Amino acid sequence: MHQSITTQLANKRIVILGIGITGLSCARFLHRHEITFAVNDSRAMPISPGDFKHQFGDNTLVLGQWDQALITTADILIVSPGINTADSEIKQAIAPHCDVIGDIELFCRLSDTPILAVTGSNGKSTVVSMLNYVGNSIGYRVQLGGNIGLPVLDQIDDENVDFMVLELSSFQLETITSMKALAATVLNLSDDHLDRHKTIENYGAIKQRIYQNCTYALYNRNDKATIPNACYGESQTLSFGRDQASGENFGLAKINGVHHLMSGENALCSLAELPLQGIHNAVNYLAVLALGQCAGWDINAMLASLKTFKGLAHRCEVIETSDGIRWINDSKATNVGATLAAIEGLAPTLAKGKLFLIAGGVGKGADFTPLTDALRTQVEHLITLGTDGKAIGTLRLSSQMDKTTHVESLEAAVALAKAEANPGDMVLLSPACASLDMFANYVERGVVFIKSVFMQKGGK
Ligand code: UMA
Ligand code: ADP
Repeated sequence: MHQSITTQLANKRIVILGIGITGLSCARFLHRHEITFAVNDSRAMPISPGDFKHQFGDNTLVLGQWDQALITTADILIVSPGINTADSEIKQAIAPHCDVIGDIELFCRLSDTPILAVTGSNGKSTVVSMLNYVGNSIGYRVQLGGNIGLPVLDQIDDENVDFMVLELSSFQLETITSMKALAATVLNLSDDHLDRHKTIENYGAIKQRIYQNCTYALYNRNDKATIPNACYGESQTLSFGRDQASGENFGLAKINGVHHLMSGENALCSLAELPLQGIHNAVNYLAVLALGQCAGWDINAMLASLKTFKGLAHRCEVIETSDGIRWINDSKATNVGATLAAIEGLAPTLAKGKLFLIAGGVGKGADFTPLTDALRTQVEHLITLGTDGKAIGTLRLSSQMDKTTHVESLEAAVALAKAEANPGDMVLLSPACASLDMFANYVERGVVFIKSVFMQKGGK
């Protein structure tokens, strides 16, 4: 650690907001280092007071409301990503001298392990998981942390780490000022979390913060919003994209009619040799190679390792059935960009079959209209559900587009698709929405989908 924890944190009044995954990791970290803190969570019972006392002794816990008097005393406020400090109750209480940070910022202040940092509206978990897999399999000690569900402060005390791979959400980037990543990338940008960030411009500016003081800034040259802003001009840049690459950059090219990953003019490997399908995953592979190259990892060793990486569950995941229908669980498609990538990536793989799309849930303020063309030209039957399902359905309003049905449950959506689909057709759950109106999270939604598919006659 480049600065001792006690120098930075001793004698400060520290308040943690939120006692979910992040808040608990902050509390564990501080308690481990015998630093006093208080926790405030506005929900009634995110943790039982008895359990908190058992884990954290006499440190203060306030539940059920924002405690403005407590927040006002804070020299350091460690805010969980899901909590918006722009909310007036919190904002009013923060003292002018207070240092408002998140767990990632604290990690960056205390650790000097080289960081490979990834953000973007889609593909973060896939890219960081591949990077972590590849790095470890070629002999480096790599740790994975951040938005993927592995809080960084749980890992900070492990000194035997060569590289830290961080998945960063816009919520986490909002409170980062000290990060100096070895390599950082914004994979792409499309509407998401606009209920909190209000405009796509604001959301994009927050994503750009990943580039501050990085050594290598890697961007997606097909998505202008990912190009580092002029204010991050000190970094060396490298790009990746779905088109032909020039110079040292990464891209795709057809050689004898077959798509290949390319480094400049050099063919690296054909897409057919890699397990994850769809052009969006080809771009994800390129991002991994670019990040790894910046870390000094050998390209050929990375390619060999990528060939054995299996995709993550709930991301365009094929459900093996015996009914001849291709059932695809893309429950993690919680925004428009992901659903568009799924339709555009998978529809061309249908020979004569038809595409049934199940979509809807909580739209988080997004504009669904970028889906219009794909819904009208690629989807045979659109089955909608959830709070914003009908808003997606209206994009199909036209005399030819009568096959749009709103249903009340995911089970009903699967039953309808099963009744209409024939062998060779594809049924894709790719909701373009969060799941929280009907499920605990996207995992539960995906599991319910898979179970419903198997409940239908003909499943394995
Ligand atoms: N809370 C309040 N008041 C509120 C809102 C929340 O008191 O108004 C409290 C809750 O009662 C709870 C705690 O805050 O006790 C939850 O904090 P949190 O929402 O920040 O969630 P964590 O459990 O700490 O998980 C967070 C990320 N969650 C969010 O950003 C919403 C997790 O990403 C992340 O894996 C974890 O930190 C570790 O870094 C989840 C996510 O949905 C998976 N991320 C979004 C996404 O990927 O799109 C950004
Ligand atoms: P994130 O962590 O950013 O949410 P995931 O890797 O979990 O990303 O994938 C989320 C959704 O986005 C899935 O539906 C997946 O198929 C899709 N996806 C993955 N990579 C990309 C990409 N590069 N562009 C668009 N969509 C993508």
